[in-house]
Amino acid sequence: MIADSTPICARAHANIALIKYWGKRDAALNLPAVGSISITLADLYTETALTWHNAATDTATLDGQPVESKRISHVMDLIRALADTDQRAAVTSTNNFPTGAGLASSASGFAALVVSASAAAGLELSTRELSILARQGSGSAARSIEGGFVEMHRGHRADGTDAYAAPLADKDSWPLEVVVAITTRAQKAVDSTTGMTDTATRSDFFDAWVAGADGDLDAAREAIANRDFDALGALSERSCLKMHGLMLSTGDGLIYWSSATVAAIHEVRKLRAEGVPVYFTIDAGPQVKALCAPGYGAMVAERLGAVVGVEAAQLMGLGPAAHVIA
Ligand code: 2P0
Repeated sequence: MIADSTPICARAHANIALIKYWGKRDAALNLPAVGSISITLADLYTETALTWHNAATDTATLDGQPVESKRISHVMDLIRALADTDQRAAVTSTNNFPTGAGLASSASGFAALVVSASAAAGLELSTRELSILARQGSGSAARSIEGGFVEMHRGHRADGTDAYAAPLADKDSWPLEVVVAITTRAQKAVDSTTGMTDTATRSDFFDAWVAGADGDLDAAREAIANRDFDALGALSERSCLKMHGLMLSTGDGLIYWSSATVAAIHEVRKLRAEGVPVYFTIDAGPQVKALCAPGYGAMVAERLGAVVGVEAAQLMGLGPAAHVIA
């Protein structure tokens, strides 16, 4: 039994993939079919407070509402095994942004959970170990353990010990700006896990997607090393469009975009034609994220905020690694 039940609170920031993760090589261990490269965001985060309690089960709330989650219990079981305890936990989380709407809430959520739970259990884990734990809650969460520019390795081992995220570049070494254009705050109809599983089993294009991933990762890594904004932006847009092409090509056609998503895409391309260094990316939802060279975010936010159907355009920089805050 862990005697000390003082709450431990951690904050983890959401991330957006520039080179996308979509598809799994092992569902049980949640191993990705492809690697990915992301940036961690400054202004979107989850805070999670965890205390041990004497109840028979783990309990969790998100933004004040109770949540039932097998994934939370699964991650807690992994941490209990490492800490050699069977004590259950009370988990209290808040997101400072809409949940389940394509803004990577599972990424920041599971990263905050493993950082708070491992600290509360007295475990001193490396960021690689934390990343491997977070991955088993949500694949994208592995990346939110780190700040700045991050690469998630797909790994090749069956046990998943080589499927973890590692930093590529510090957030301050290349202060890119991101505009998040919110087109709806509603939860998406098809969650990412279901969407990925459908795509892998039902799209004719899935093998081509997997075959192209390593080349995209190599090129993006080089663009980051060279601080080549246009190269990184073009690769990001292309990876996003390839992923959405894959989604569209499933049996039923998985369409995450709304009309405002398409309007925002065209506005980004119009801005670029006017000479503004900006590229878009879109995750499993209708929100558009615009990647801007340093100094251009404010004007991109103004233009995207004026697009019909865009509810808000929020400008932010790159964010730090997940960390304990109290
Ligand atoms: C990504 N997405 O690379 C991609 C792009 C969404 C689109 O990772 O099944 O919630 O929990 O591993 O992490 C969202 O997927 O999926 C995601 P699981 P997750 O950011």
